[in-house]
Amino acid sequence: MPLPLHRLTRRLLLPIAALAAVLTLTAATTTTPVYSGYGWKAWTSNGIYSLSPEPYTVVFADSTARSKLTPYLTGPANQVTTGVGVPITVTTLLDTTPIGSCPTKHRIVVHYSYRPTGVQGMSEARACYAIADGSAWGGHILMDSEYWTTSAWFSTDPYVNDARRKDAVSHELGHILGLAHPNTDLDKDGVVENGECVRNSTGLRPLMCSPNRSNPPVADGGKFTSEFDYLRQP
Ligand SMILES: [Ca+2]
Ligand SMILES: [Zn+2]
Repeated sequence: MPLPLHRLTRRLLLPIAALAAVLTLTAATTTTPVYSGYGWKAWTSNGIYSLSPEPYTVVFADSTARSKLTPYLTGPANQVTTGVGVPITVTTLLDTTPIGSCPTKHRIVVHYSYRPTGVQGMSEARACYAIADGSAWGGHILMDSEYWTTSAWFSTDPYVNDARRKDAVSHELGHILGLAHPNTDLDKDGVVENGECVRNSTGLRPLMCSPNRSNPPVADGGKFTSEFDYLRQP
């Protein structure tokens, strides 16, 4: 069977219209704020300048999302909790906030849905931000169910296939936590290309590299690259 094409990215979505006006006011209050660096970039184009130091909770849109996706979220949630010091707790709660609305503060609602953007293989992060300080508010993660329902979606090797699913889920979580794609024009040809991202000393690209970071070792599947993928607190 031929492998299906896949494309994995977040689609830029306009935040709730009422939230759009104030975002430029927030950045100037701290001393020399830095919103991007080697291999990382805050999602300032979507109004997010920092991670809040307060805890976040992961909840689910329905019981299918909960059973399918909980195993993919606990690892990266724990990694941010210990690596950044901001608690991210994966709960068993269900939350029916519509995808067009921001959930309760610091909630991340995870959905398991077929082609949420209408495009084959594309998942989506709908991130909200706090007007007061430009910190990540939470939002919705819409994982394309095709990664699970179509066999060998990413790879015929089941271990590689699952590692890529883990990367896909963590990537969207990274968006909700305020990270943008850090792709950069390394070869100076004037174009920022897919996969054009710096590497750390062991050759790993940022997990936030778009559309993905290619094929890291299976053991690194779903793990944020700590040099790159942690958004700083204010
Ligand atoms: Ca280039
Ligand atoms: Zn992305």
